[in-house]
Amino acid sequence: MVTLALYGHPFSSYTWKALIPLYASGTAFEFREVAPDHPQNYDFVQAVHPQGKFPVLLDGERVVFEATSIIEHLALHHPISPPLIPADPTAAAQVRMLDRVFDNYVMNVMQIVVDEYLRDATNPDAARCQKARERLTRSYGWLEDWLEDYPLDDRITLVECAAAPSLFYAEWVQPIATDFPRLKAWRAHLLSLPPVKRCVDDARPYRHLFPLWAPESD
Ligand SMILES: N[C@@H](CCC(=O)N[C@@H](CS)C(=O)NCC(=O)O)C(=O)O
Repeated sequence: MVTLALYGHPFSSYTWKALIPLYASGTAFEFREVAPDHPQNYDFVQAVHPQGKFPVLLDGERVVFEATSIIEHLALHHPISPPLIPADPTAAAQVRMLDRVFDNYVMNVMQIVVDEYLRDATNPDAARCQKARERLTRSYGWLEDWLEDYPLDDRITLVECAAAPSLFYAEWVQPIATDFPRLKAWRAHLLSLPPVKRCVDDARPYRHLFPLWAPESD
């Protein structure tokens, strides 16, 4: 009997954030796509989430939403090694801080531009888009410095779960300039990690949903 189910969509960045640790752990789970041809999944998400958003994890009877909280739940109840969140409280606080950086200053800023193009692809608010792109570039600069001391290995922690989807889509909105070589290399490294690659490949059939340019190289 399946006790673990993830509600989401293969093209959704926050769904990837929850899928990456599930794939990394090899934990058995059922993916329940939130799409018009699966109205029961849509209805479930609408019923349990305060804003009807996904991903939503169902673990037995327990409902967990917010991608970060799903990762916190997986770290406690379906642990992997190395852990998704370090055992050392000081290291854990740093990892959680980086998670906020990726959600608040990369993913959600990228989404401002995407939302403008979804609203009207022929007439997006140019000033709003420009400001969001400048904010992304500022975040890239901060991350470039931060990466000076961050190891480029095969670890998957809360940091990688947050970074991979946000940097994947941010590049499509504001390409990472050559001034940020560490960030460019890290994004490529993240996309090569098997759980991330699986998300990228599973999302390919949905690229037509993206309202801006998407590079073939990805
Ligand atoms: N802070 C939320 C963000 C969730 C979110 O924005 N999900 C998007 C998909 S990436 C969504 O549900 N969009 C559909 C909607 O808003 O109706 C999280 O971390 O889970």
